[in-house]
Amino acid sequence: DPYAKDPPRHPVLRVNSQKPFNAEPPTEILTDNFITPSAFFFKRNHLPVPQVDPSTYQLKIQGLPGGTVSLSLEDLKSRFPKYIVTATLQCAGNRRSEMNQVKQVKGLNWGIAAISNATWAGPRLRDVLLYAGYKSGGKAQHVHFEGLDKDVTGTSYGASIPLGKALSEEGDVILAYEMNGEDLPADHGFPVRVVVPGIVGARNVKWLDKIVLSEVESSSHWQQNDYKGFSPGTDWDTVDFKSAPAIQELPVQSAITWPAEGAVLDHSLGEVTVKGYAWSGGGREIVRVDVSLDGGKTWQVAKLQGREGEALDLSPPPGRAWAWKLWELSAPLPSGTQELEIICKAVDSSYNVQPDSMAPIWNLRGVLSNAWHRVKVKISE
Ligand code: MTE
Ligand code: MO
Repeated sequence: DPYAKDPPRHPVLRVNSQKPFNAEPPTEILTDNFITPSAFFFKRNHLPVPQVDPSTYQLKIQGLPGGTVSLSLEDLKSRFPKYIVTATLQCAGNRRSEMNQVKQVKGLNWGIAAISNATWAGPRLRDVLLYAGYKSGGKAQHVHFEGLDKDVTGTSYGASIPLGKALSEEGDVILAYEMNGEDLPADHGFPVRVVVPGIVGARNVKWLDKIVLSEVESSSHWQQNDYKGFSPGTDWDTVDFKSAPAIQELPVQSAITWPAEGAVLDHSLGEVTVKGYAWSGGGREIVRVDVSLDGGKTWQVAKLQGREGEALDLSPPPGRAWAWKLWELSAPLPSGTQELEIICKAVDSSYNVQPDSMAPIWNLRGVLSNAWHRVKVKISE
């Protein structure tokens, strides 16, 4: 069993698949903390978790004029300034189950919690590339990442990002050896993963083995034949994966974490508090979340929260909003009704909005699922 050495996991996680291990935290606890505790952070593995000895670990950097450069974990920790970045990771398949309700898609049936937020620490990829001999003016346009996790044929997980994102001082791409102030947990890429803020989870390669600069994108299955969006009219007989770009920045997203679908609210309380998260890709900041208690007829603006105790005017520099915002709305319970349809929708700093329903954005892989989130609850007498 190639999965026999997988690490232990928290029993509260909702498991989507045991081997490989894929799980999300229960919705009700997802937004209890601005920083998701590592044990509750969603886990998305395509392959068995590799066993890596930190004392012999070597990160290889290839495709530079001077040839391959290898760095030990100690090199990464001692030779470069350590940056701390708070960034939300979201799987491209987050909220796939709602797309599944429109029409069957292929993929893990994620709920709304294939998204989490952590602090990550390590050297900037930019600094490591410059140290390894990167010079501008070359032909490279992409940076490939290869993991140490391998399938039965020996093929490892891989992905790539545009070189410009990796080199940008404002891109905040780091080679993280810490998550939430501790060594990276085994499930999240120990000893080193790349964190590419604002970019789809799939490019944040764990158990990083190799970095390669290249004129072309990664040839990995997960870059070429997966993690792409298509028209609702495209099916498995007609799909041409070459016709669509690989997902990088994700669209604006939000969801309701409280109350849960089917919850019964006590009428005598007179009030309901709705909670959730909102996030957008590419460093676009969430500027507003609208909440409706009546299926979209009327709307109220939710209160946005940054990091605990942090005033929102201390928000990140423009274009570098890597972390989600939690939000909350308390409102009187509407009278004369026994059922509420609660809806949320977010707006980002480019005024991008979420579509109102899933059918027009349905796609065969069930990715980019970001329609208004709707939760139906009952009100007790
Ligand atoms: N990196 C490796 N090496 N192997 C993987 O299976 N899965 C990717 C990405 N990096 C993956 C990987 C996907 S699809 C996602 S969504 C994120 O890791 C999930 O990161 P997490 O498990 O830390 O939440
Ligand atoms: Mo993912």
